[in-house]
Amino acid sequence: MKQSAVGGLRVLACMSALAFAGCPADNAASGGVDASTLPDAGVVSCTDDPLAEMYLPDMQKTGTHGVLKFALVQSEPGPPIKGNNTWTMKLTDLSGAPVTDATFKVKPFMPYHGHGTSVVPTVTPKGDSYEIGPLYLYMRGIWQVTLDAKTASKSDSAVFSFCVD
Ligand SMILES: [Cu+2]
Repeated sequence: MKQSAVGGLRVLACMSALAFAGCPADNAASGGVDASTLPDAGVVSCTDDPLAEMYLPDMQKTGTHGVLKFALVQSEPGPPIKGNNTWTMKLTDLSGAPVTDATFKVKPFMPYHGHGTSVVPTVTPKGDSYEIGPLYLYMRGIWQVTLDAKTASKSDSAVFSFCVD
């Protein structure tokens, strides 16, 4: 009884933007709460945020080290939603040849909130692409997904940033 009253107050506090700093950093860590029941923490729509990239299937970018190209072939669902997402990625070298022997580190992060997620996505090679999931983007706002790819001879990384609304 007492417990639930406290929980209710906490949710109310988290819905106020001013109190946001006091909200739990990672709701996923504190008991696997369903994303649809989480408070939106006073987040205003981020669609016009300068960090928000427009999602398009097969969006491509060269890694920050300039040695590998990253293609987000598809996000399922697409554009990425609040909740679980699965990404299909293709990796090529600069000549366009598929790179199929990479290992990945994948890190979803909310830059304005300073937190990631406790759910570690699995990367599964599928022919000339990789399936990455679940990407558990559990809160509305800007998410930056950093992909660090490493092969025997090359390493590179790319960041895809989306407004999850
Ligand atoms: Cu957040």
